[in-house]
Amino acid sequence: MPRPSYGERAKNQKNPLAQGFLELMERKQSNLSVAADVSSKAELLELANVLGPYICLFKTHIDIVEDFDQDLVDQLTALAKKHDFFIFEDRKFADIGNTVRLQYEKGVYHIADWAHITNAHPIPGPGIITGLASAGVPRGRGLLLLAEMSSAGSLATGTYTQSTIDMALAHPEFVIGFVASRRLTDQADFLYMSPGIGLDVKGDGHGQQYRTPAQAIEGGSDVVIVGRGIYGPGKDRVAEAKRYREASWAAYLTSLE
Ligand code: UP6
Repeated sequence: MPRPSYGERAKNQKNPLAQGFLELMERKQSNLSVAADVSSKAELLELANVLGPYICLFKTHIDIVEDFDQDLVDQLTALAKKHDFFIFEDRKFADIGNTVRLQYEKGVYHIADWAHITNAHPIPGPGIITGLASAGVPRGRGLLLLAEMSSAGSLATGTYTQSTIDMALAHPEFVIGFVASRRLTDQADFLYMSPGIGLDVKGDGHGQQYRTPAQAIEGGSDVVIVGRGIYGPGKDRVAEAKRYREASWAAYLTSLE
């Protein structure tokens, strides 16, 4: 059965952040996210500026940047506006609600002030959602739950994944979707974002497992997340970003037929 387009889904979305993101994907004709796993401010900003035109979402691990400062956040925010992408801080929160609220809002990074989207492991139970929501909802942010992981031997399977769906369904004001390898439920229109994507290799020697963009989109994924496949050693990152964007968008167009 053909799937509705991102634009059609945007019209029926009740969560404003998810709605804005689906509109952005449609407008920009991109369902590609780059996982910017680099450790300097200059490299991070360079990736955002050079790859910005091709992506819908810039995924950060802000705690690997060695020279983080507020100017990095200001410049990244300006690049997000200039190139029309959202920012996803891949923080993978995993503590009790009160602690994650503090980690999200305070400390060095003040993630809630600049990341449109962040994510959390469901392992502590629903309190992790309400804790994060207390800082995120007033700022218009969105949360993804890690329902599955791309790494070999992941424990996020079966009833764990099913319970994650139930937690998400109970918090539509904040949970916009999942990090997962595939579509998990038709009970609500969630966004599905899939890491572990590569066109050339199958793994990284540390448990990562790669599938192609087409495999992810065919399984019902919405956003394809690519890191080293774009900027790994010897890669032409702009050429690779174009290649992954084209492969991911073509797979999406096929899913509409
Ligand atoms: N990531 C995964 N798998 C998951 C969840 N998150 O790989 O299940 C994240 C990693 C990394 C990116 O933290 O930032 O996605 C994948 O990068 P890669 O394409 O270079 O392997």
